[in-house]
Amino acid sequence: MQIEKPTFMSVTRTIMGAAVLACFLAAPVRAEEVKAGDLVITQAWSRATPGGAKIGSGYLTIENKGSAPDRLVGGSADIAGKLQVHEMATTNGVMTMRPLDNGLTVEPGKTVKLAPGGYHLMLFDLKSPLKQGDKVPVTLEFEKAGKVKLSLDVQGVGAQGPAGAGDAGGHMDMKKMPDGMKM
Ligand SMILES: [Cu+2]
Repeated sequence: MQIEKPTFMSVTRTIMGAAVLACFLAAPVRAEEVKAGDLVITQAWSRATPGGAKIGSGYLTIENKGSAPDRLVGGSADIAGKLQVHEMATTNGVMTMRPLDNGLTVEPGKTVKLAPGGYHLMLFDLKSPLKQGDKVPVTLEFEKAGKVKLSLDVQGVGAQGPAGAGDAGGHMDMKKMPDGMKM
């Protein structure tokens, strides 16, 4: 009598099935990926705003898979009166930030990360506070890719990165900004 072995095909199908299932299971915890022309935007997130704070921030990763540079020039959000692209830098030991009047260039083949302590989106005149767990829709405007809609995953007040990404490398905190920067 012969013992029936599983056929190669049935084993393959089981492995494939498990892989597909794993993808579905992994999907909800993976950061949203937004494609716009040659750009791929991932890890769009924000921080909860404490109390009656009227400004919020936004962070994301932009990869340019094309052969020409593009520029993030601005954007808008329903929740905010105004959205700007900012740069944060330490000058003579004082942390300052300023709007990037000429936008933020993403060179071809390069990835630019907006993260705490560096480039960021600034949301002014918040109409309601950003709460942990919220998804805040924003529209970004690129010189070539045009308008791109995505949503910011709101993390806790002191978060340094999107959920599950570990330490994003930023060690500066909005709470440590000079009082003059708060609005
Ligand atoms: Cu700012």
